Amino acid sequence: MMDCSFLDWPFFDDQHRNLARDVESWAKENLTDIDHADTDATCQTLVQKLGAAGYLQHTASSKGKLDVRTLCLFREILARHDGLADFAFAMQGLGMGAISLFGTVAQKEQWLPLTRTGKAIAGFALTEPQSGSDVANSTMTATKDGDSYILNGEKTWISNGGIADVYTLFARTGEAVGAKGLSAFVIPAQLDGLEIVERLETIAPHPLARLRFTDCRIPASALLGNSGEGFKIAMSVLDIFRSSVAAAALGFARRALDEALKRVTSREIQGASLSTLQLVQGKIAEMALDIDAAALLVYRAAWTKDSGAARVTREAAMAKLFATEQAQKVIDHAVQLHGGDGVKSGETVERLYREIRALRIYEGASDIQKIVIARQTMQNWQAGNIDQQMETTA
Ligand code: COS
Repeated sequence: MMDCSFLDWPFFDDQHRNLARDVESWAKENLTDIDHADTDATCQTLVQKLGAAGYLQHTASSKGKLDVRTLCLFREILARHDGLADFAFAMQGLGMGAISLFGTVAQKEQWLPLTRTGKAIAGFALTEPQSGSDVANSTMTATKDGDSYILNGEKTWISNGGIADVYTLFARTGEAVGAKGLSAFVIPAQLDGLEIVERLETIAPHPLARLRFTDCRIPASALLGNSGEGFKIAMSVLDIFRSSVAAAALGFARRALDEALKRVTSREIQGASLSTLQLVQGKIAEMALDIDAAALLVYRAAWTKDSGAARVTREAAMAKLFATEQAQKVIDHAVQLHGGDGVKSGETVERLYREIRALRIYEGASDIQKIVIARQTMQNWQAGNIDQQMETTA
C-alpha cells in the first residue's frame, strides 16, 4: 500500500485531496498492462482516455492560470502507474502552456477546447540540434512578410513529434541578438513545408521527432504574446512544468519503493526475510527519506506558484534537480534489492530504471538547474532580499 499521508500536508486543499483519490482509482482501473510496444498508438489512446475522463481540463486554462499542485498530483500518480500515461498528460500541458499563460482569446478558443478534451495532441518545439540548454542561441527563424511569418529551420527532441496536431514553436524574429530576439507561435502540425525528418528512439520509448521547417508560411495571428518575448515565455512555461517533471520523478520513485518493499518482505535469505537485514533496512530508509524530501520540494514549489508568486524559478529548479537525481538513486536501490530480476526485461523496476534517466536531462538538465539555483541565490543575496525578509518577519 502506498503511503498517502503527504496529502494531509498543508500545501493542499480538499479539492486536491479528492481529485488525487479519484485519479488514483481511475489509474488503478485504466493503467494496468499498458502496451509500450507501439508508443504512438498508445499515447493517442491515452490522450483520448484522459480527455474522456475530464482530466485534460486541468492541463490548460482560458483564464491564464494553471494550478500547479493539480498538475503535480496528476503527474505523480500517473507516473507511479505508467510512464506513458504521465507523458500523455504532461505534454498536453507543456504544449499548451504558452497559450494558457499568454494566448489571445481567439488562440485559446481555437485550440484549448480540442486539447482539453483529447481531440488534439499538443507539442512544445523549443530545442534545436545546435541549442538544447542554450535557448538564447536558437537559430530557427520566423521572418515577417506582410501579414505572415515565414519559418525556416529545425527543431529536435520534440515530444509528440509525428502525432501532434498543434505545436508551440519558438523562433528567432530578430528584435535583438540572443534571448531578446526570439518569439513564440502556435502552429498547426498540418503545414506546407513542415516535415518529420527523423523519429528518435530512446531507452524508454516515447513519440519523439526532429522537425524541419522549409519556407512555412503562418499568419501573423499565430504570434503568442509580444514579439521578442519568446525566451521569457518559454522560461515562464518551464517554471511551471519543471515542478511537474519533479512530480513525475517522485511518482517513479514511489513506485520503486513499493516494488522494493514487496520484494524484501516476500523474499527469504538464509531462512529469514530480506527485510530483517540491516543493510537492506539502510536502503529502505534512504529511499523513504529521499522521497519525502523530494515531495516537500515539489509541493513547496507548486504551492508557492499557486499562492501568487510571480516567479518560482529557484523553487522549481530545486524541485526538479533534487527529485530527478534522487529518484534515480531510489530506483537504483530498488533494482539492487531485486537482484538479477532487477535487470530482467519486463520487470517493473527495470522499466523504471530506463524511464527515470531522461528526466535528469529534459526541460533543463540537472547541470542547468544548478546554474539557475546558484544565480538566483546570488541575486537574492546581492539584492539583500534575505535580510529584508528577516526584518519583515522579526
Ligand atoms: N521567467 C521569466 N523571465 C526569465 C526567466 C524565467 N524563468 N529566466 C530568465 N528570464 C529572463 C531574464 O530575467 C532575462 O531578462 P532581462 O535581461 O530582461 O533581465 C532574460 O530572460 C535572459 O535570461 P538569462 O540571462 O538568465 O538567459 P541565459 O541565456 O543565461 O539562459 C538558462 C539561462 C541557461 C537558465 C536557460 O537558457 C535555460 O533554462 N536553459 C535550459 C533550457 C531547457 O530547459 N531546455 C529544454 C527544452 S524543453 S524539453
